[in-house]
Amino acid sequence: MSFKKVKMIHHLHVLFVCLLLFTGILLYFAGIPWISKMLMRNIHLGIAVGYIVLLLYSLLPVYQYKKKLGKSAGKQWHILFIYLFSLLWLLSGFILWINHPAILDYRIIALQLHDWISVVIIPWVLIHVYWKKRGVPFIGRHRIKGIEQALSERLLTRREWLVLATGTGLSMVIAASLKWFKPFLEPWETVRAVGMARKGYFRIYTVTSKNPSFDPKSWKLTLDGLVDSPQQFYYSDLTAMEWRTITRDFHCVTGWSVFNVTWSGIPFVSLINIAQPKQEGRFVKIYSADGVYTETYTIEQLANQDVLLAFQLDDQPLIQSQGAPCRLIHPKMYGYKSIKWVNRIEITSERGKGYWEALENYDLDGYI
Ligand SMILES: Nc1nc2c(c(=O)[nH]1)N[C@H]1C(S)=C(S)[C@@H](COP(=O)(O)O)O[C@H]1N2
Ligand SMILES: [Mo]
Repeated sequence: MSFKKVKMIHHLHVLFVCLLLFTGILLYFAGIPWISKMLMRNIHLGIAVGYIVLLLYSLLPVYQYKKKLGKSAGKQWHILFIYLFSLLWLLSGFILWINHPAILDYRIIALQLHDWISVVIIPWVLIHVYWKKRGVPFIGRHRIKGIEQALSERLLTRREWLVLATGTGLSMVIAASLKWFKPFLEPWETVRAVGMARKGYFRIYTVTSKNPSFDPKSWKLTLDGLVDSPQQFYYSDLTAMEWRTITRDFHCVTGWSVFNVTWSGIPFVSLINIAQPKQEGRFVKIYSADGVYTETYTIEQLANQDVLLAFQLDDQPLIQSQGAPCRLIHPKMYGYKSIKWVNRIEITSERGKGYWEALENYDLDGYI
């Protein structure tokens, strides 16, 4: 085991952590316009796999290095701490990746953990870099004095311990404020819609790279398929219909929730009744203007008055990223059934799979 190798491992480690942080932050916030969240997620996962390979590869050399350190506890503790952190980070990420409702309880914890670790790592990396620039030695000292000599010394002085403890404390405080002030870091339109009163906030999800635009004059909603009376609704037709308002909690299967969300819109059943489904038309397929996302339901599932084609969230028109002008809201189903930018409703005789059901075996009904 050469010192050079440990240094290389260290630098690769830093590189992977920074790449994970960067792509993770882009996922946490709205993402970047020309890369869809799905692609970004896959890039993030790919880097994570690379990171796992690096960790496994580095196990033996780092273990040997650690043994050489002998009883200098500070450095050993430092290495263990980093491995524990990485392990929790990867484990929580892994649980999030197993996107199955059966483990929802674990995923709520995993999501919190994943967020917290990520957000603690940011100031931690900054402090680490600052220390190095100031010449507080970790690996740096070895380069200067030669590894044998450095190993024979106490590796962390009392002052360095103090800086480490303060830095960690500071990281936690900065991390807490970052999480606490997350709504302030959102785009203004989201802040306006979310406000500060509601509990929790939406993580805006879309599987495409661009949000469909909405022009009230030209926008149309098609209702067709196995119906006696196919329809084309303009926006003004729909705003003229009778609306209903409900307040419910919103749950995403990936482990986040927003509580006390108020939705207003047309009870879905009113639309169905206007179109008059034929006898064999027992299922509903809903399309999104993003051209990719679809969802399916049985007619009975949508027959409840609380199922809305929602146009407003907390008394404000839906913002573009949240489905303007309308999205489906089924209060008893998970967020993924709440298809955004609805522009076509088709009555069918057979039930197909929706976007996530086809891609990742999500439950077809999605009941909470
Ligand atoms: N068209 C479309 N609708 C969608 C999605 C999507 O990616 N595209 N994501 C779904 C998922 S998984 C959730 S949890 C909610 C999230 O709603 P929000 O983006 O308003 O937070 O939207 C749902 N509707
Ligand atoms: Mo979701």
